[in-house]
Amino acid sequence: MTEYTNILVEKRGRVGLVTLNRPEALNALDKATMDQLVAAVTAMDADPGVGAVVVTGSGKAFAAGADIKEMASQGYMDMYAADWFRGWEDFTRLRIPVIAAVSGFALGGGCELAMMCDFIIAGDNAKFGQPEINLGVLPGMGGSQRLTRAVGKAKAMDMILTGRFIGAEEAERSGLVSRVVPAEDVVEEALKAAEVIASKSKPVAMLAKEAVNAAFETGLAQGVLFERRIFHSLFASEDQKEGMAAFSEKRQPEFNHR
Ligand code: CO8
Repeated sequence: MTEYTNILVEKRGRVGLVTLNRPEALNALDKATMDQLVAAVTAMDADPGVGAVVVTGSGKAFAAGADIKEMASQGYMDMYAADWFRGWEDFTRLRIPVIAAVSGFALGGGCELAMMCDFIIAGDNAKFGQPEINLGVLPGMGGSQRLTRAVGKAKAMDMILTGRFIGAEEAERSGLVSRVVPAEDVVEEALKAAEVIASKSKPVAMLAKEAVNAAFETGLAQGVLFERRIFHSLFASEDQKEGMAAFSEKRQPEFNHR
């Protein structure tokens, strides 16, 4: 595997685990970290031997935001010419299911990265926030859009305008995270969920992700039609034949991801 300086990359069976590893900066997301994370997960996306990915940080911080020190002295034309952080768009185009395992701070770009994943499993010590307003800016990696879709206008406005952090329980109540688990178990729980996903047919899981994401991009009628057409198309797959045969024969399916 490629040498990475800011992340740790492991493969556990059919599950990929990427750990942000800049503890000295609470995993602040500088350009190098973005490039390495996107490269690592893109490789997993293309690897037929990986069926799901977990992205995590450390116990204290999933990620405390974009790297403020790297950004602070940039001018408008630096930001624009470099199309600062455009690479995150590649992350959102990944087809493989990606789970965020969040312990500690997920702030600013850290919260936005967690929301770019397909779902979030949070440790009970997790703290989510979009405190950019305290820095004289606003969320720049999709936070004003994805947070609003996740928790609704009232709470998104509250968080983005005041910079208030919310804890794991409030995040679960608001629909930002799918599960809250004891902080020390968050990576293991996310890996277990990823193993379940990776045991399914990879192309079907990727299409299911695409269908759910379509709910955010289309109206209801088009979304339902999109889903039905994908459903129809799966009857051309070997995994549909295997899955339905296994049900009738009262055995576990053995998907070959085709
Ligand atoms: N960037 C750079 N360094 C950071 C960051 C960060 N976001 N967060 C923490 N660090 C560093 C600190 O500077 C410190 O380093 P040093 O020891 O060298 O001074 C080290 O990490 C430890 O941090 P603290 O000493 O501050 O630890 P505390 O436990 O006291 O506090 C907090 C933890 C509350 C998380 C605090 O560090 C904090 O408030 N961090 C900043 C949070 C923040 O404002 N995040 C938003 C950043 S802006 C952003 O994400 C915009 C994204 C969109 C960009 C899109 C561009 C197109």
